[in-house]
Amino acid sequence: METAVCFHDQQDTIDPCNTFLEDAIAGLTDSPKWASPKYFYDHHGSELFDRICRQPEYYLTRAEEEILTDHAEDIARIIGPGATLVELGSGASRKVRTLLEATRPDHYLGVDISRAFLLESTRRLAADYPWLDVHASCADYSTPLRLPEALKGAGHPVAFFPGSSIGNFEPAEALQFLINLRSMLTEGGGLLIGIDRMKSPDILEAAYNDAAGVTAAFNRNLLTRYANELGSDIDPERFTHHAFLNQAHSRIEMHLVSQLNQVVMIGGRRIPFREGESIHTENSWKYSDEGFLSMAEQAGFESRALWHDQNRLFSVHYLVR
Ligand code: AVJ
Repeated sequence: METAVCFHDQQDTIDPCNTFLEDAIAGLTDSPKWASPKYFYDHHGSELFDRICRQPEYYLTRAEEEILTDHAEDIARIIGPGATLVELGSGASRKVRTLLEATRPDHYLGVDISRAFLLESTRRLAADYPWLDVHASCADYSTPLRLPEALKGAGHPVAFFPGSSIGNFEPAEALQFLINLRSMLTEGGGLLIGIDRMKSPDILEAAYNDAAGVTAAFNRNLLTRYANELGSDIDPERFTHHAFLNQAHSRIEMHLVSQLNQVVMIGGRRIPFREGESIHTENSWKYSDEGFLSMAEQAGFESRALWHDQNRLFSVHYLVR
């Protein structure tokens, strides 16, 4: 079946390849070394992330889905009919289905950094929900977003930012992100956002060290991209996945640890590694309900609702502008 997805390519907000190389070099020549987690998500990386979400240790996805299912009617009532639902980092667009079915917005806009993945998943949505006007926008949501012209003046905009993805930002960046997002929302607009809560180190660390090794493969895929797309001779097999809770900062950190002394070439530069030296590839900040709410209020949002799963592992907030 031919399905219509209105595609908006926000080229100007996408990182062109030279930025990928520049960012890679900036991180690898810094001390300590780092990389930006947004580069995890090429097509293969998006697939690996989708698999992480189905690992038994990765409770985040199931807890959030439980909330969205158990409170679907409540959520639908609070959002109201005829909304324009904007999903940030839509990935496989799986979670949004419960929300779409319960809320019945008029328009849907999926925003994701992985173009091919975005197209596949929004086409599936358009095919499954013929009553829904489906749009897709390939963009990096860490830069300010704008609504495509076609959706301005449509139903009240409701942003959906699931998965606790805001946890990738430093708290100061998260605050700025919320401020920018709020300015995209017009009167009557809202934000439905998933936040992973602080909890016991055992549960948290297991979620980022699944026994099947999918998170390790996801982490190493960044180096595979350096090799394939940036012409680096880096060998992902010479790095080990390391994820742990940094209690002082309320965040999970992911690293790739060099197994030996080695020199890697990238963009004509020599990057030396000591054995045991790591590239810090991701932070995943965790929040208490109060901690997140005070940040949201600082950004100008007002809290309308807060839901938890039965085990209180995860929270979903509804905020209005
Ligand atoms: C997509 C940022 C929410 O931090 O839990 C999963 C990414 N990294 N396993 C998270 C991730 C390792 C995920 N977010």
